[in-house]
Amino acid sequence: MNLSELKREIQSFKISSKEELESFRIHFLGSKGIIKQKYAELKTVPNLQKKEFGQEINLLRKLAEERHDLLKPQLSKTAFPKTEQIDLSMPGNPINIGSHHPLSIVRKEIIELFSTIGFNVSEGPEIEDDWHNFSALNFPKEHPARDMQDTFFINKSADEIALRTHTSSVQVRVMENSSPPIRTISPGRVYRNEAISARAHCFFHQVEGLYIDKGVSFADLKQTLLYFAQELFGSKTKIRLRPSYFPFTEPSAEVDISCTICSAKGCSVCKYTGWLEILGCGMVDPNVLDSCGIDSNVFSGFAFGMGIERIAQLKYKVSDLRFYSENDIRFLDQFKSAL
Ligand code: 2U9
Repeated sequence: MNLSELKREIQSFKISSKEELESFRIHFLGSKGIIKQKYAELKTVPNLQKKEFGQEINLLRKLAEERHDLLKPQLSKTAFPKTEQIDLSMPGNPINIGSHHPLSIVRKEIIELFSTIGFNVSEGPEIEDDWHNFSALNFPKEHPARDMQDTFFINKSADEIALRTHTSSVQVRVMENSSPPIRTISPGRVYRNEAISARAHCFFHQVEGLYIDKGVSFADLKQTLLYFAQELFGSKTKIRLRPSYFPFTEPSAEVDISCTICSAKGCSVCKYTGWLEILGCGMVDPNVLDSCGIDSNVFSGFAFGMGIERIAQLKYKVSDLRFYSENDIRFLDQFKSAL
C-alpha cells in the first residue's frame, strides 16, 4: 500500500468498540505497525527522495495519532458494551398481531354477500321497548308466544323495557322510518334468559334480513336463501324448507342445508339425516306491515333470521357455544389466517 492509500485508510477508519480502537493503534502506530515499517523502508529510498519521503511518513504518523485521539472520545458516546450491540441485519422480534373473532369473520362474510344483492345494514338499540321487540311484531300482550323468548326485563316492576330478544326490533324501526323498497339486514347481539351450556347462552348474535316491495313472493325468498347458502357453504349446497311458526311471519319455514360435513351422506353432526338446520324465515305477516306504517294491500315482504354462532359452528366445527365468549387464546388463535 502506498502512502496516499494509507492516508485515505486512516482518514476513513471507523470504530464501534474499544477493541477496534486498540487494533487501529497497533496496526498503524504499534512497534511493529505500518508506520514503523515505513520508517524502515526509508533506508532503501534514494538519497535525493529521502527528505520528502521522511516528511510524508511524519505527516502520516501525525494523521494516525490525531485520528486515534479523535476516535477515542466518540467511543464513550456511541459504543455499546459488546453484549448490547444491535445487529440491524437480524430479523425483528415477531409481533403477536392477534386474530379476528370467528363471529366477526362470519358476520362480515354475511354482510358482504347480502350487500352484493342490494341489502344494506341497519343497527339499533340493545335495550328495547315492548312495542319494537314484541307488539309491532304481532306478539299480542299475554300471548304465550312471548314465552318462546325468555326475556331479560330491565325493571322487574315494569315489563315495558327489556334487552332485545331478536334484531327484528331494528327492522321494525327501519319500516317505521322509511318506505319500500326496503332491503336490509340487521346483525347484532340479542339476549335470552337461558342457562349457559354447550348448546345455549344468555346472549348470542343474529343476522336478520328483510325485503319489502310490491310483488315480493315466497319464490324470491327461497332463491335468496339458496344464493346465501351456496355463497357461504359452497355451490353444491342444497336447501330444504320445512313449515314452521313465528308470530311475525305467515307462512313461516325453517331452512336446512345439505350437511357440509358429510356431503349429505349422514354423520353424527347431521344426526344421520343429511341436513343441518341453519335459519328461520317467512313472508312478513300483513299485521306487522300495517303496524309499522306499510300498507299490506300494496306491499309484501319476506324476512329471515339466523344465529351467527350456529353458522360459525358449522363452518369451523365449534363444539361448545361457550368458546365464543370465554376469550381462551387457544380457541381464538385458530382463526389467525381465517380472514
Ligand atoms: C320483521 C318481520 C319479520 C325475522 C325472522 C326468523 C324467522 C327466525 C330465528 C333463527 C334462529 C332466531 O337466532 S334464532 O334463534 N329466527 O327463525 N326470524 S323470520 O322475521 C322478521 C323480522 C323483522 C319486521
